Amino acid sequence: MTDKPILYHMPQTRGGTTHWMNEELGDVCDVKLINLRKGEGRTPQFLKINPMGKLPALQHKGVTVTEAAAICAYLADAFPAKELAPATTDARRGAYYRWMFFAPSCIEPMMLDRLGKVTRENATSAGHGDYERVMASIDQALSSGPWILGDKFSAADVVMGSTLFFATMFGAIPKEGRVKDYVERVSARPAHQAMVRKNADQAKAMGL
Ligand SMILES: N[C@@H](CCC(=O)N[C@@H](CS)C(=O)NCC(=O)O)C(=O)O
Repeated sequence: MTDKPILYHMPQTRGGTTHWMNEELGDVCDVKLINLRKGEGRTPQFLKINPMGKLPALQHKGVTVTEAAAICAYLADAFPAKELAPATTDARRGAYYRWMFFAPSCIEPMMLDRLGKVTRENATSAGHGDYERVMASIDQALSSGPWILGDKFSAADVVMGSTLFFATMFGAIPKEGRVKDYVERVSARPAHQAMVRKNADQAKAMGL
């Protein structure tokens, strides 16, 4: 029995976020490929791991973690030597949580609204508000730079960076100003580039 986390992943999915996190940590996970196109996310075995039938998912020491941001936060704490999460006693922990949660709970639903041309009557009750509010918040998050916590790169950058990378790639938000600089900065990281290379090889091997 190994203590290595198992990361269930497929290239060209949100698994890329956690795969990048794994590379930032020095490739600490066993990456297990699941081919969603072949229905491998809907098998009884996989549905026991994640009843959502979705990737990514992680298993470690008998615990299952799903949700890309939660997996990144979990791995940062599980491998503290890499210092990708501020200590719980560090004042920056607040900002770390804030932007780590903001990406999936505000940027992503806003992005899906934009791409699906969904208009909401009431931005007050929609947890993610609206495009203008989310963009103003992103601008604030990126204002201190170069990273979300200032000088210190963290798992919050993996989550925010990945979300903004996809949001700009799909055209949900414009690639300009601070967003453009930030997306270029995260894409230049060796771990991000290693993830892109490995994902391309995995995609080829899976016939995607
Ligand atoms: N809230 C999840 C979303 C995961 C998700 O939607 N993954 C997609 C791939 S990008 C998936 O596995 N889809 C397969 C399905 O829904 O059957 C997260 O942030 O990790």
